[in-house]
Amino acid sequence: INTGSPLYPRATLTRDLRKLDGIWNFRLSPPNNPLFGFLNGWYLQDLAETGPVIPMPVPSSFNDVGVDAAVRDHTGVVWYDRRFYAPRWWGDARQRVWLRFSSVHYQAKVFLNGNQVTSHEIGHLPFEVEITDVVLYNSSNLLTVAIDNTLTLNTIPQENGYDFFNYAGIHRTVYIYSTPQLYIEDIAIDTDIQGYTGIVTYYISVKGSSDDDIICFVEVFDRKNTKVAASQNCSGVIDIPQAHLWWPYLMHHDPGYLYTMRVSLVNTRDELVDTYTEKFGIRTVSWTNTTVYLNGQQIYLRGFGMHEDSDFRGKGWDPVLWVKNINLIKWVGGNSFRTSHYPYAEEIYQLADEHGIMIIDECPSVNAINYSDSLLEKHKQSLTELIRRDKNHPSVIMWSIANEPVSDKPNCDEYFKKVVMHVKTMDVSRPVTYALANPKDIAGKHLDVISFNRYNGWYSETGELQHVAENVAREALQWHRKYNRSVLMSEYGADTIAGMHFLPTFVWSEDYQVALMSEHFKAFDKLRQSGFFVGEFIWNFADFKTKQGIIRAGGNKKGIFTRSRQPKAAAHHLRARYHAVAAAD
Ligand code: GCB
Repeated sequence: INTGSPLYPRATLTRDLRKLDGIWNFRLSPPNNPLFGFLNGWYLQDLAETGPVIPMPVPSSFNDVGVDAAVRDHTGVVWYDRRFYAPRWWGDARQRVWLRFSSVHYQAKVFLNGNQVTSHEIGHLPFEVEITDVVLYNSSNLLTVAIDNTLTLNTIPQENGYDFFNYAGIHRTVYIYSTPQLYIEDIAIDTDIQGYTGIVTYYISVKGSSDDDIICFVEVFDRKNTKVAASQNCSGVIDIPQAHLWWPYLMHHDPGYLYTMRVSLVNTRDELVDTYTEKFGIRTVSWTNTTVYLNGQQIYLRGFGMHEDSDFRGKGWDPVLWVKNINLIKWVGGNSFRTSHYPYAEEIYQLADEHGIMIIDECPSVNAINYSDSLLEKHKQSLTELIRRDKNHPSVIMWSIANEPVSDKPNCDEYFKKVVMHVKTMDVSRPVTYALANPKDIAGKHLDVISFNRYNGWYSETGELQHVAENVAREALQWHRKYNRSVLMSEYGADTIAGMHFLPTFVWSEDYQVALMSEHFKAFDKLRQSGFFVGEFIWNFADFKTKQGIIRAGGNKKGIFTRSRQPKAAAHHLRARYHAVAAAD
């Protein structure tokens, strides 16, 4: 099994990096014949020699760049290929060579020069493979990827009809990179605070062989690049006196303060063998049955449910879109979002680190229904890869292990107990939640924080607002009483066609969305006095695409921004609230 890729790929003094983004060749496997390309050796030759290919941008979903519904709606196998040259000096310098996919949805088989080099299941998470013995320096290399986006009852997520488009393809950047023979495989950083001192506990995993003894040099630099601490062990504890803490946006005048850890492997002749730098923030997360604290201070989450979603690209990583998203989150006065309903691109967490935006980091389990052992293994696997990838981000303050599981089934109790235990074996520094919607939930007792999704005034009592505030407040209190945990509302909202207005308010209008929000705000204000309510997350930040259907008008329209990120009246309304709440806290 390919178990993911822990370190973000970076060029350093000892590592080189090339992106393989651009326009690849693309071909659908004949419908209903997923094996066709494999049996006919499509990976042994250029795809263009096997039949007609179309140009396909990477990174992007393949679904929306063309005009052919057969491509947009394709479920099954698709093929991508391209050629690349590896820099000859990598071979001359006896560097190891790695191929890294930052996300391919859903299942990928990867071939290099006709050989299968790796496979990976579960989208949204990076994986890599060493290709030192397969890569060619005397000719170009043929890279072929077969992707299957078929979801079943045994995939994460399961097939049963979630509410976003099943975008697929090579969704994030593809890299080749080099490392020395002996290399830094992973760095884990955990932080604590004692008085004014930041306590940084770290562990460096070194792989590969060397005839020499190796020392790990660890240096910590502040934001001005001044060295503030150093150590000579591959694991240990470093004190940072007078530490600048990592604070959320609008909670401090200087949010998102990051330090840089530079790790260098040095041999007995004092030669630099490998080096890598990782940013981190000094902060703590702690929680009780009523409260979540950051650096010992109570926090209230002003958040959003989101999606990786935009015109043409679908779920393709897009720095323009995400810098815009972060700017809009800050403009509204939010301090957090949930990566509903799957892990987002690594660069998004880096942006959140820098801007002090807190993240509830969700694995791709949506609407889980039959709790088999094999599903459990995959669910745990998705969390293994997620936590390995995201463990060092100060922005990540909570793990979400699922969205809306069918959590009244007798066997889900044991299932989620095991999933939570699995997370705790990897990380005890952050609370665990899932977003529940099942009123008869039985597994919430295993969580540290209860998140609930509810569409008062939309799916229930449609068009009626008089009971919304009361229902929200009552349900939050019920969950707190049932499980004795802090509670947040992880989804509420109303579909809204931008530009549609009705007075008196009427469903689908901007006026109704605003009025429905106001009723929720009444409940949230009351709940904020109650001592156990820790946050509100509107659904959704922006309109997004779903599958075709009669309850979705060109997609889900619950965004406070349109899909092109222009504000509806709701965005201004939420902005007034979030800034006022931030000022009050
Ligand atoms: C939910 C789901 C979310 C949907 C939303 C809706 O409960 O968690 O994925 O998009 O409702 O708008 O129906």
